[in-house]
Amino acid sequence: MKRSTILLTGAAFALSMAAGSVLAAEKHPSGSSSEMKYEGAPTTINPEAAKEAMHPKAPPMTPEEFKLAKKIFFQRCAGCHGVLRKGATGKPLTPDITLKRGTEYLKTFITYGSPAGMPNWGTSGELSEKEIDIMARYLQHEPPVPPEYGMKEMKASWKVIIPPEKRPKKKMNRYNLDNLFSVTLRDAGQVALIDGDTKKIINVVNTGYAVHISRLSTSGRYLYVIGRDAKVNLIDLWMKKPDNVAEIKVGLEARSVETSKYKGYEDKYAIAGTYWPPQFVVMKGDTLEPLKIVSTRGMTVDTQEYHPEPRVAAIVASHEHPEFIVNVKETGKVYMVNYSDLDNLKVTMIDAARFLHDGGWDSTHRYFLTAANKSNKIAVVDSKEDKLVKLIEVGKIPHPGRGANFRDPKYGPVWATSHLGDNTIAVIGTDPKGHKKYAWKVVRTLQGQGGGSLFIKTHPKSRHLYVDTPLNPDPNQSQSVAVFDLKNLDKPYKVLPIAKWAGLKEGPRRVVQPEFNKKGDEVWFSVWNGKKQESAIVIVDDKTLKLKAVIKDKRLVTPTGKFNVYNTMHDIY
Ligand code: DHE
Repeated sequence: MKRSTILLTGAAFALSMAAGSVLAAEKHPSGSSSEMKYEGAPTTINPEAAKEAMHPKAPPMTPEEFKLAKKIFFQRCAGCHGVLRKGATGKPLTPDITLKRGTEYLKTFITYGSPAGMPNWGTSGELSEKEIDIMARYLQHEPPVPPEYGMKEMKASWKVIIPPEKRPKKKMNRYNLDNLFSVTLRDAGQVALIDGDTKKIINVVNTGYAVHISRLSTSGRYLYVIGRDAKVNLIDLWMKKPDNVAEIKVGLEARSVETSKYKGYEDKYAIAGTYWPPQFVVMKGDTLEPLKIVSTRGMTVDTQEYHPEPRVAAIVASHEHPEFIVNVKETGKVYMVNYSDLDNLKVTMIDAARFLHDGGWDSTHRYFLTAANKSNKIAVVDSKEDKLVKLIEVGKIPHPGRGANFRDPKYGPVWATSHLGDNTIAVIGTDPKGHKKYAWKVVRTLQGQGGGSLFIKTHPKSRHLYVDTPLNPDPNQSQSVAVFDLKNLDKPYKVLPIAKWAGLKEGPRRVVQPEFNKKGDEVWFSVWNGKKQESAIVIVDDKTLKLKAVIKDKRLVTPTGKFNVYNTMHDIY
């Protein structure tokens, strides 16, 4: 079994996917640089819109040079260093720091990268000498500030395509909606709604650019989809042919959307969090009318200094209180946002650790386990008591997606995460009542195929744990998944050659995000190829681990996330 900790970067990864070209990792062989680049995909903020401020002590630049630098920074650097360069997974690059370093130092740094993770933009050929000189000077000026985006802008973008009173009063189609899948077609700016029973595409719905996730309302009627460009689409699954009924743009860049799940508030509210501006908005669940915007700017959890750009990462809906649980990445805080009285909003701020990213529930839906990815920790939040239970040390850059819940033969109920930065899978005890000794501890560490894992999945009916490795530079790993036997975790994992089963001829063919059907007897994988290349969805029989079906269709452009209606509605994973 081969281990690897080399990863790709978001920007280079997205670019190489788009071009369907060589693997970005080959251009950036410096191991630890990869995870930073993974987070460095281009921002959707228009650089032209960002206000410029020249620093009197910084080296001169022509307006053309400044414009070019701004564009390069927003496309390649902002994902890691932050739009305002205050630092995220990448180092802070504000003039108080960069002016002291000077142009020559910065040029060397940009050209050759660093062992700490900065990509070698020069020697990889991605930036020319001239561009590097421009960037080195640019970084000594004040960071251009993108515009704010408040109620006025949201309202201007808000469209109710079919008002609630004109929508069906009952389900008007014969689809088994519980087993429908919403599949992200990343580079097409669409989602495909696929009937899980027949494996046929029901509709391809236009959404925002590079959809990130889909979430379901409590009743399962409404599907919420958010694009990287912060556009939220509301799809009514009761229509004869499910389609958009409302849309809104909630900011300039975003990743997360969720809907109220507490008793009495089913389908009532939706929430979307943005990367820029750093804020979240609570909306009416059936129209997306924006009701309340809350900024996340504030002090960091550890050094307690002001951060101007704490991005909103994962959001989940509490089952214990009328609350949304909002991960604020750069400050490392979890906000418990009580939506029972939006005019007198109560927010409990829980100190966790920087940089909060993704996460999911334990099997009882009381404890939220979430990755503080660059701190190499999982934070456990008790949604009943609204308190931090524990920060647990795990491997390098945990990336659970929503994680995987199962019953460990020895340690009882557990939740697991894989990692972006190493090959391990951390298995954490989650049962403080029945298995107190093991609760909130890493009870096992499984050895997976390699680093570069993004998602891990199982189902209450399954005896298997699936771990993807789409960002591993070795195609043997990025094109396959590892499967562990939950009844015998000491047994070596099996490898399923998912991309090979897809029968695609060329391209990166990254196998990403396992997702179960409602019954829990099939698991679906995206085989994610370049925009101009053929992609596929491969369905595996969970019992036999044999290939069950392959979905290919020219409309399936760059499929990534897949969200089964029933499992997403009920937080089953
Ligand atoms: Fe994601 C979930 C952010 C890169 C596919 N991604 C999430 C969540 C966040 C996030 C905050 C949790 C949302 C929630 O639960 O409310 N993702 C980011 C990034 O900031 C990052 C690192 C870089 C970027 O620029 O976007 C990033 N993500 C990726 C990818 O490269 C992926 C593979 C393809 C893509 O669309 O760009 C990708 N992210 C996904 C998917 C989920 C997700 C499929 C939902 C998984 C789930 O099972 O819930």
